[in-house]
Amino acid sequence: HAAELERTFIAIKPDGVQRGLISEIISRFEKKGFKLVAIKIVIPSKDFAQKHYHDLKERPFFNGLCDFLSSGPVIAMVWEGEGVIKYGRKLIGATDPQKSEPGTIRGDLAVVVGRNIIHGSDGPDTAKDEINLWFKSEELVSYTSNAEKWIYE
Ligand code: DGT
Ligand code: DGI
Repeated sequence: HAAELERTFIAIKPDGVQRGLISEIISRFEKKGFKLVAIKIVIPSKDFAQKHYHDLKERPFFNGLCDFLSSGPVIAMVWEGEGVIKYGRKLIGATDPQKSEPGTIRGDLAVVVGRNIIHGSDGPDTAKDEINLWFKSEELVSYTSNAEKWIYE
């Protein structure tokens, strides 16, 4: 199947980790049929958080956002599958949990924008940049899942 190569970067932020939502969040991506190809737990430095959020450096909340991302453990992941970048954003829901639909991760599990528990790349270019920022190429694992023949036609 030709469905293997699209990849996205997904992170469970410190609030999601502290609230015990790691398995709940992973489970939603896993049950959908996406494939986990990299995962680690890490406390990012402030400098690293600023690199991750460099697009937002002019925003008034940038400093607080970077302090928050570096305040505790983050689960960094790469997920693979057909349409995973766009559909991953759909699973996550709108940035502001007050606007995310029920059924989405933020809609079901978060209340305010500054504690919205998860990050997902918003397009092919950011996916590539973020995967390269958070992972070395040897940390990405290519493998065939036996479920693939039941998930893809
Ligand atoms: P999205 O989908 O989360 O990228 O949001 P957009 O595209 O609807 O809005 P955008 O890219 O203009 O803004 C990104 C986020 O920044 C948005 O979710 C809310 C926040 N934001 C935008 N303008 C302001 C502002 O003037 N003040 C504050 N505190 N936040 C803002
Ligand atoms: O890609 P998203 O996380 O959905 O959204 P984004 O890239 O526009 O913003 C990145 C993060 O910045 C977002 O997950 C939470 C935070 N943020 C966005 N808008 C606001 C905000 N934080 C605060 N405190 N206030 C905001 O208005």
